[in-house]
Amino acid sequence: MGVRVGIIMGSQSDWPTMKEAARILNDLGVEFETRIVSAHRTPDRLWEYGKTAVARGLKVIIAGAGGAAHLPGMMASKTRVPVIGVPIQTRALNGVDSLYSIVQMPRGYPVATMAIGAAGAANAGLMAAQILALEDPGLAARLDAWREALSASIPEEPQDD
Ligand code: RP5
Repeated sequence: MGVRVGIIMGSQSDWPTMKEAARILNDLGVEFETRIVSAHRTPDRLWEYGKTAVARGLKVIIAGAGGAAHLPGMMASKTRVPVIGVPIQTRALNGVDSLYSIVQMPRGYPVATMAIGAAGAANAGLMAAQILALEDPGLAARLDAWREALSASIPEEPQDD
């Protein structure tokens, strides 16, 4: 089916977190690409990526950034491809800076903002897959199985370590 999801991030240092989104998409058999695209350090790259996203067939963009996390919002301003934002956990402010930078978009340019850190990145992968599954019965079935397996893995009673 070709690449349908773009996973972009502001820095190499975001990759350990954003890998969680990649892992989910791999598990579900969704093709994706990964790119470092920084709102501040490579603004021309951001512009080009957003400008060509629709024509290249991308259906969802997952964008992770930390601190003054402008990447998801700027990408949302440049393309109508839905953008899922992942606030990276930062050392200075624990990711609250990233969260606030991503979530408070002005009316008209939404970013679907996930939780801070690894759980948010994994959920971004799942959210992207769920969007694609609306038009892809095979992926829908794989997602249903994934969710069943997660439920089945939760014990009914707490265990001692
Ligand atoms: C942001 O600045 C990146 O998304 C990253 O989370 C943060 C720090 O980047 P590095 O200084 O580690 O490259 O643009």
